[in-house]
Amino acid sequence: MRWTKPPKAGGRLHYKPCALKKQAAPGALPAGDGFASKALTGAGILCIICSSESQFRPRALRGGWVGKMQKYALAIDIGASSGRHIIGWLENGEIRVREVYRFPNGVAERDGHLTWDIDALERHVRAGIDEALRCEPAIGSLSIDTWGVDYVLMAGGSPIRPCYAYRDSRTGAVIDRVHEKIPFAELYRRTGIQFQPFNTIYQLYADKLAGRLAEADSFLMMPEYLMYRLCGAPSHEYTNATTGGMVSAETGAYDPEIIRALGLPERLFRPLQQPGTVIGSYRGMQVVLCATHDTGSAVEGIPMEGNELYISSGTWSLLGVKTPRPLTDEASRAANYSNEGGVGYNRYQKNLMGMWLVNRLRAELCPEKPWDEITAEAEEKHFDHLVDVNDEIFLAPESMRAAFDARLPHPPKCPAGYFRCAYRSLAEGYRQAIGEIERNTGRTYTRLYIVGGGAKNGFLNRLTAEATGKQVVALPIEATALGNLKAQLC
Ligand code: LFR
Repeated sequence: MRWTKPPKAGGRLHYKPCALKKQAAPGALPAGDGFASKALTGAGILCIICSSESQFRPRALRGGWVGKMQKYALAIDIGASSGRHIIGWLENGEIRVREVYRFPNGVAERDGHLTWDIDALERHVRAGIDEALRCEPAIGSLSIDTWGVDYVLMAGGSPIRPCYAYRDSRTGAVIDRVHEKIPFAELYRRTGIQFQPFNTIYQLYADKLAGRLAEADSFLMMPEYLMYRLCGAPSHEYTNATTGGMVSAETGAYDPEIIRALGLPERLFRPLQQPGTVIGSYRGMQVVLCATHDTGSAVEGIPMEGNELYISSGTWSLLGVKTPRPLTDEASRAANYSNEGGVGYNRYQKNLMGMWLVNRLRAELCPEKPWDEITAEAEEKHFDHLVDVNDEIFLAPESMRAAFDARLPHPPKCPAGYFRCAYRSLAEGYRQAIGEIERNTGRTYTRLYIVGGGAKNGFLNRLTAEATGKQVVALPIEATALGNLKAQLC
């Protein structure tokens, strides 16, 4: 098994977006000047495509030169724990990128609830735009993507506060009540969206019972809210709307039967817009809708040959395949698969807990320890018990260590044992999920593309290749930003 070290964060990366569209021939992995790439040579061989920062400092950004014919775009990609501004441009059919701004994100506790600080997010969005324009004054457009399901309730153009975060437990009390009105089997048949206690449908119902919808005249998903703050135009983008659990798998619009059954105000549910729509402008730049659900953009950003398995590996591990249509059958429901909106396809995928597990363990057990030491020690350990990474106990535990202890026959003796258990359990979760996908789609897949922060973890990549028996193509690229840019540049 071979392994090539990924680049340091902030490295310039590029890829050929058009390869995706044209379905490049097998073996034609995207490559270019100075671009290190390794061909796939057999099952389990890991493939890393990367370039270092120095290799890819494009002329335009090095000397301040701006190509007159070149169109620059800005992707603002915000995750649950950090956000980034990435300038992209096309060169010889390839998207080139440069990260210009990065900022932390996280939930804020307020009156016993987990909330997002939307003002801090907006400040960072604006500060990053200032920085991007300083680096490259000729940016022609921008777009924002974030995690799914969360939204800002609006009244007369202003936000109704607080803006709850999806890990807040307020929906716990309403889930059964929603299912009394419309049983989950029926919801699934209509939307194809996997059960998650935080889906927008449960959050909105909690808002209804709390009386918060009475004054609301609309709700904007997080990226829509931030773009609204920039350009003043409210939007309702399709891929992100699907994460909420109220969009019909058949029509691609909000399902009026669901809205009526729950007694939610119909005025809140507007027609949905597709990625690529220009909604307004900000400081001379067009404000464009990308696939505003980060996972939707990540899948768009994978330079995939043919139709293979993917994992968008960040706080969550989203494992799936593209299908032409949603699969809302009984087997898909039983295995808790989601059918989320893609750009011209359906994303048949499952949420697994992801790097959240190890991030929380590290914060608790060894906050100062570098990740390479953590993974090296985990690799050496001999703690071989596993946990079910889909167990809800891991969703928002007060102590991640205690959550592991509660699910293991005996606790590991040292921190490395916890990390080993988490990584091996994730790989086992991937194996099981792939089995479900292959059974439910009636297809066998050869490759597993992994993108996102988690793709840089050599230990986990190896465990995944071993557990799944698939060729793991680990791409340490900012796939989400690339997908976001693709909607603007291609
Ligand atoms: C990943 C993600 C997942 C979604 C979760 C919560 O960032 O968007 O796709 O299920 O966050 O929104």
